Amino acid sequence: MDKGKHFEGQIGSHVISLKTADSTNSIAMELGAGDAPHGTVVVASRQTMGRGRLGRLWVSPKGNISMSILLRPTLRPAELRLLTLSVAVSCAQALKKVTGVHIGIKWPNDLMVSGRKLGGILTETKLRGKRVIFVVVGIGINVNSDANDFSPELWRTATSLRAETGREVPKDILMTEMLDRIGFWYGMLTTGGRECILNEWRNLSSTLGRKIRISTGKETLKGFAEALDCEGNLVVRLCSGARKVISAGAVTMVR
Ligand code: BT5
Repeated sequence: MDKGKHFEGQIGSHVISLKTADSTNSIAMELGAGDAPHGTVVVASRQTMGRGRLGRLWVSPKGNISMSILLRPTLRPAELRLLTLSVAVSCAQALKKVTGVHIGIKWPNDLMVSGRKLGGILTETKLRGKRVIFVVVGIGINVNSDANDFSPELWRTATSLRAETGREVPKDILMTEMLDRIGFWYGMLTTGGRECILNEWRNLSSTLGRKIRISTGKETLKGFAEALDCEGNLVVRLCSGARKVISAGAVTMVR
């Protein structure tokens, strides 16, 4: 791979558009194992086996965005968290620009509107030793779906751009804007602009400054979301007064 080709404009210059996919992330991971170029995008109108983190299901009916981007970054594994944060920032900015809807980011990378989930990001990585061979960033956004596309339990915690705006939202314009923003922030990440990404994430965060409950898998903690550190970890002030740095977990807001 010619590392010199890793400039921002390349993301989205090669797009594979499918009617149905099991998971666009699975397809992009396969393409990554071959010689597909950096910036290849896989988009599907719907997914039959869309996935979230930790093997969770991602419901992906027609009308929504299911998209995965193959990247071959010259980043260290520890820097990939910032890549995911930068994609969350990109999506929040793009969706706001096209629809006017204010999107908050719930740590680490859920896209939220008024406490309901609008979208999510799943980053998967192929490493060789400590070297990043390629990364697939999968993005799912509820665009034109509505309550009929979800179970009542899921719709209670989810929303779509159509539900928020009361009108059909043009997916193509949205995707073009998202890819443009992702290219911009990717360029920033790879040219030393980490602090800018962290600051923009902090501006868009719906988690910082809130009382939260966080499940790390090992334990559930309650506290105050105090800060995002320079590696993208969440710094939580526990009820005991102690500070805890959390690198992975699921956050819920506490009133
Ligand atoms: C995520 O996981 O939020 C990451 C979702 C990434 C989906 C994209 S679509 C393109 C690409 N191809 C894939 O196969 N995946 C990526 P997580 O934080 O684990 O959230 C999953 C949880 O969100 C589920 O357990 C549900 O509770 C909820 N959920 C599922 N589908 C949803 C939807 N469409 N809208 C809102 N919430 C949903």
